[in-house]
Amino acid sequence: MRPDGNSIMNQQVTLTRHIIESEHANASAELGSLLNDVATACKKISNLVNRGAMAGVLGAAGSENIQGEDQKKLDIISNDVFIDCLQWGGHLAGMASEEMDSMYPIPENFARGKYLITFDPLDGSSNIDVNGAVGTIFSVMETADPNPADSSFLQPGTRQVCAGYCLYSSATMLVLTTGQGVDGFTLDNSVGEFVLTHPAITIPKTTNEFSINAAYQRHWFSPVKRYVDELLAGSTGPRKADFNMRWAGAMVGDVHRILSRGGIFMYPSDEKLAASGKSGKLRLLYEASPMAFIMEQAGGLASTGTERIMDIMPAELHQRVPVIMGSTEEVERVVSYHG
Ligand code: P6P
Repeated sequence: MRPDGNSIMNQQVTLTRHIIESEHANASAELGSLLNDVATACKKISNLVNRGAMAGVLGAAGSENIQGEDQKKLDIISNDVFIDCLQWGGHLAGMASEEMDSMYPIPENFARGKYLITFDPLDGSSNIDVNGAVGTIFSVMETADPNPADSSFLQPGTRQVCAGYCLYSSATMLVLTTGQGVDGFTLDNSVGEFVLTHPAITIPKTTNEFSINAAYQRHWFSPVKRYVDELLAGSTGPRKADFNMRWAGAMVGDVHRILSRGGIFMYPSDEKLAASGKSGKLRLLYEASPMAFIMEQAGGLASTGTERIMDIMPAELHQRVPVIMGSTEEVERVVSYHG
């Protein structure tokens, strides 16, 4: 054993140790314990996603969620895994999810705590049947109400105490912030622990890579249309540089790539969404807001095009918002075009 208390074998900093020892120590011991329960849920979902067809969990569930989207079996299973892993810990007063019409109160037979969690249990689940990247997104806030209702969750993103995602891809990675920067942990399947592999993630201020579903180009409003046209014009256009495009079909996959090497992710409002009364596709409380917290903590920006996502006061649980987030210089440009 070395004088610093580390054995030669113990080179790995686990999620639990990191929360206790690092700047996340600002997080209360209670939040640390809740995060360990979240990590357990993510390990279980990772195992189901990785076993896929062998576990008999692929395919449609034959039901629709409140979003009007066909649910996959794994959407529902992942939602149940999250509830089963978190409801008994005594840290939560309630849970809200993309897959549940309204909030889930912690049952009377379990102790309640001061936190609320919103989550998308399996973001990008349409990728599941084609073995594409999928993920879990979560956001933690506080409540003084021991008997919370949907309205208790309607807090601006600035009130989040923690946000994170778990990406189930070539590796399973948990990325989180408690307001003290962003850290990434990779699941070491040999011991079943999330290990600190990407401390203090910071996003490059500039980029030559953008993410948007170009199939909707004919519906875009002019600021986004102008911005993308300039990127596509490349070195012969006003940007005088060539750009690359990536679209993972799962926000977690695109956001993680952008955090890792820069980029801008856009799911803007458009004429088709507006015609159906929607201000965007992505949901504020369990997609846009947690990802905005992470982006800002990593040195990026997150806007609707006209306002900071973290400042939005939600009007209802499944509210949708336009999303433009990533490398500062590019987000600022798109916002200026909305000006
Ligand atoms: P489209 C997944 O359904 C999701 O909510 C995000 O994860 C993803 O970025 C987006 O929708 C994909 O939407 O319209 O390209 O299928």
